[in-house]
Amino acid sequence: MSTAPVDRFARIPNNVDLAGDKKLQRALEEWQPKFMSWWRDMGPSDFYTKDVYLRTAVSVDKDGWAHFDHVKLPDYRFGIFLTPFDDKERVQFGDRAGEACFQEVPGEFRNSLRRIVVTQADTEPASVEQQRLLGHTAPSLYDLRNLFQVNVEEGRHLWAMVYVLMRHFGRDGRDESEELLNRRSGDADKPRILGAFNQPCSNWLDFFAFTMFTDRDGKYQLAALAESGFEPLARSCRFMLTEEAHHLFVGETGIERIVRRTAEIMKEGKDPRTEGTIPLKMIQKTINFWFSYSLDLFGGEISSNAADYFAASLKGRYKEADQYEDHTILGQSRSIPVVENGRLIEKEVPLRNALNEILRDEYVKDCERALARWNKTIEEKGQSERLFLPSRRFHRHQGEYSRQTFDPQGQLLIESEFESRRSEWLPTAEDRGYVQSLMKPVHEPGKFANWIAAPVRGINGLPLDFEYVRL
Ligand code: BYC
Repeated sequence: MSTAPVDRFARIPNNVDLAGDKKLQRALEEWQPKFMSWWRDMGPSDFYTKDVYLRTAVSVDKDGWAHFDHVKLPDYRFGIFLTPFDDKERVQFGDRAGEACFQEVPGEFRNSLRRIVVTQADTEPASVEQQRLLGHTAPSLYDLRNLFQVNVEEGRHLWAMVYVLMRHFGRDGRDESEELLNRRSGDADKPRILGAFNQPCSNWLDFFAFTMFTDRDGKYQLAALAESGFEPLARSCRFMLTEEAHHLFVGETGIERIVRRTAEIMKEGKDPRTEGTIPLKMIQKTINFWFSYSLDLFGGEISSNAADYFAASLKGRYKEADQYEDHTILGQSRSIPVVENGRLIEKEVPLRNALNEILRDEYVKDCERALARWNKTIEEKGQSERLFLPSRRFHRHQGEYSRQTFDPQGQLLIESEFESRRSEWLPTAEDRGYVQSLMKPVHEPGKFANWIAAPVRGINGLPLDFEYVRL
């Protein structure tokens, strides 16, 4: 295995031998105060003096990646950690399959690779900005701690990508790193790059849906990059994936707990709305909103960018090495429904151009698994309503289906009809107002807001009434 030892006490903790590359070290140390200033301005608002029970990565091995302790948010140690790699690792897919992995950016792919890394990097600070105010309305100390855990790790993921930019893209990489701190989620003049990261995430139902659906795009994008032939990117993404699992857990179990509480109230024969819980219909609309924006994050159904990335061995399929035998996928095709002359028809496209859709297939399968779990909870409470994923064509802003409107079952609709039914399918101002009215902070250890059930267990084997945040 080739990795530098962990330098835990350096100004920037790392396992990439920063001390051995003075120029890079200087560039990152110059960026560090700018990052900290962004973190103070745009990171979690107001809890800076409080001790939070956080997991910090102090190395990449089994014991070190999850070190738990009470830490104040400004004192969290943002480090640069790459998963060790076998020196003999080979390119898994694309036109260079079988060759040795590359350590430096091949000149002809410099622009595409920079674009991938910047796009990935941009999502990390964006999500922190979107979640900035949620601490004020956390339904429990357990949830408050989970929010901060997600936030610090997204911050660390930004570090991971900035390392790749500064180490491998010289001046351009340094400029891009500055820009990453200058864009702002939802800003009219300097928005974040991808649509979902400019949507407001203003209540905890949104937060759980975001970590369930939008973070899950992260899992699939990172997994596709974790097998990149460009080894430094692959190693960074592998380690990020380890941390990502907790974010998905927070989202999936968060919605499950809301569903559980609502179904309990329904079982008692009461109206969730008058009982201060969240009706399943509102949960469904929130699923429709975040699922559709998250589907957009996979890019167009038919994409020459995706074909180019694959050919260049930069970005593969999900579990490319384990799931597939043919890693060149030349001479194959896939059929994709597209709209032509006002009708949906199937179009055959070369498989390499359909790779965004193939990654989206894996994502949708994973989301369906979570939906089945939530529906089981509803069923266990004896209720007949069910939650579902809308069609991939519903409410899209990118790709083939962004030019038409569709209902949640995927049927083409004229735009005026979609607009007249929008409030049935997507959260209205009134829905958001109602959910917001429930968002009152609960700060007593072991207590949970009325609209959400308690989780099954605490963090790191600790009891639910542990003081996860010392307020
Ligand atoms: N919004 O060929 P196309 C995460 C642009 S989440 C706005 O269809 P391509 C996380 C696209 O940039 C994971 N614009 O798509 C989650 C292109 O623009 P240009 C983030 C969009 O390039 C929660 C044009 O449309 N990682 O980690 O094949 C919390 C046509 O593009 C959108 C990555 O995204 C959109 N949704 O694929 C924290 C991985 N979609 O070039 C973190 C890196 C597309 O014409 N990114 N466009 O100006 C990529 O691999 C690809 O860029 C994309 C798009 C998958 C995003």
